[in-house]
Amino acid sequence: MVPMKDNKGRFLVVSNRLPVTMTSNDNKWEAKSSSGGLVNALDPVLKNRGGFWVGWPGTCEEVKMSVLKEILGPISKKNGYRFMPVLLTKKDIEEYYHGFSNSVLWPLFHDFQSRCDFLPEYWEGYIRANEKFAKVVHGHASENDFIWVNDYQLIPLGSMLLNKNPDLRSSFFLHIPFPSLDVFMKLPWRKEILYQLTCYSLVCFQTQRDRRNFIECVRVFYPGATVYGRGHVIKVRIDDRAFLAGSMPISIDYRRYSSLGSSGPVVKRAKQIKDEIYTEKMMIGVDRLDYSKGIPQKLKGFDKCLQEHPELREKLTLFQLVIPSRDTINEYRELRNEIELLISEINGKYSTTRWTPVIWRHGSLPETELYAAYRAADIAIVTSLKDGMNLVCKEYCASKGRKGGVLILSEFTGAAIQLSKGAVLVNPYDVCDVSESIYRAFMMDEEEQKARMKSMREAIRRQDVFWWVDNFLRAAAGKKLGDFPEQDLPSLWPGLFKIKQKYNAGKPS
Ligand code: GDG
Repeated sequence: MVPMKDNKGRFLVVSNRLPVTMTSNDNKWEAKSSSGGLVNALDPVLKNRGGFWVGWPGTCEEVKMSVLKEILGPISKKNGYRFMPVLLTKKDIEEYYHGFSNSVLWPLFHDFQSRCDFLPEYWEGYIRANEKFAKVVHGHASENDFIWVNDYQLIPLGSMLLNKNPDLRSSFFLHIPFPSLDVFMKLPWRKEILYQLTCYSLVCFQTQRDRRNFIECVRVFYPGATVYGRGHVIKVRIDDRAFLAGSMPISIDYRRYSSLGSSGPVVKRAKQIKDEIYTEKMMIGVDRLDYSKGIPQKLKGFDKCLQEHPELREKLTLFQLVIPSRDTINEYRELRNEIELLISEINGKYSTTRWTPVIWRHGSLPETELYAAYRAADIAIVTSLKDGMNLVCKEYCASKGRKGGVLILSEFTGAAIQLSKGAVLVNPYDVCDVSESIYRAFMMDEEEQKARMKSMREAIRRQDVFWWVDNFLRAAAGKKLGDFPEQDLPSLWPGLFKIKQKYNAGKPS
């Protein structure tokens, strides 16, 4: 552990991935920013506060420290916080990331038990990789720092840090849902995972429902556990240990996104998109390529809607953005094929010389282009089969300014609880419900649209990402974001070389 003189405490965020991905082309390295809910939520929080972000830089190839410094240094400086890479081997990524994280915890926690692959070597890889994260964090953190561990890939980290130094307390936020007891019971390492969660000072969930599920599991595995309090944060005692359990919905930087949505270039581009789309109305879908996002269910619902309501043909176009994700995994490639097939079936059935019902793109858009597309869209549709929160729906509402627009939102997203008054809620498993919700959204008058949008915008504005982080910090450490002021950063890289030797053990093979 690095002793820190006069250290009043810094922000130390840990997540599986750094907010950038290192890629090499002909031995030339570059870093691309990664998009995704977690990065988009945490980046504005950390920005310019001089803390650390610890994570995997997205490559298993050997990268020289001098190259890392050269590439990550200027980005760290621009972002106002340091990037601390954790180097992982191919075997680590195979077993820890593709294996335990994405073939065990991700499907199980999203209620897709039949997609789980409970291989013992995945568990071993998960523990091994978490130890590597623990080494890096331990090498940099001081007892005054606020260590914030994020998501299902890193559940064991808190207990590992405590083993290294009992004063190194950390807090944890789970971005994905926590399953009900009967689903959780299927996990062969259920005791270990539950124990590891109870080692954090604060373990926090997106919704009260997730926390309820967690508490139910705690009561079964620790029959003597006592739970005190109500509201966002409650206290749990197990024998002589106590910890907090919270439920706080993550959100977006509302002000930034609403002013971006109303900015000149975005408004101008939104008009162009509307002209290009040509139809009276445009409906947008933005999802990572993942079976939990319910993209086939959305397409089937749209197909049914065009079949049942032919008057919508040539009047409504679906613009579906699919962000590539985990594309080395077979299942994800199959999903992409299924989506392509469904889209070509719809387009084959209904296209005319003037109209293509579904326009889709497999790739990411620059931020202004994404917001222009949100702004241009009369309807946004989210049909996740299960989703921790879903930030896309919040971004859509923020981008619309005072304009109308209709949000069709799956009941099974965390966001549905906050946005239930304004959104058209839908059961994505019910193709008729999806179809009728699209029709209803298309027909909704301007006045109703504006009233619904207003209530959703208000809810998002009141509980934006800074509310989320303030509440998290208050619960975990009795602090607020203002206690970590924005600052001028001197040199962002002196610490990196100190960890060079520590990395040797975890050098990629
Ligand atoms: C996980 C949980 C939870 C998408 N396409 C582009 C782009 N994006 C950005 C969106 C949004 C993010 O990606 C997606 O966030 P979601 O929340 O919808 O989903 P996950 O990535 O699955 O996130 C989720 C979240 O963590 C946070 O806790 O809400 O439930 O699954 O921010 O804007 N950004 C850009 N171009 C794109 O093409 N620039």
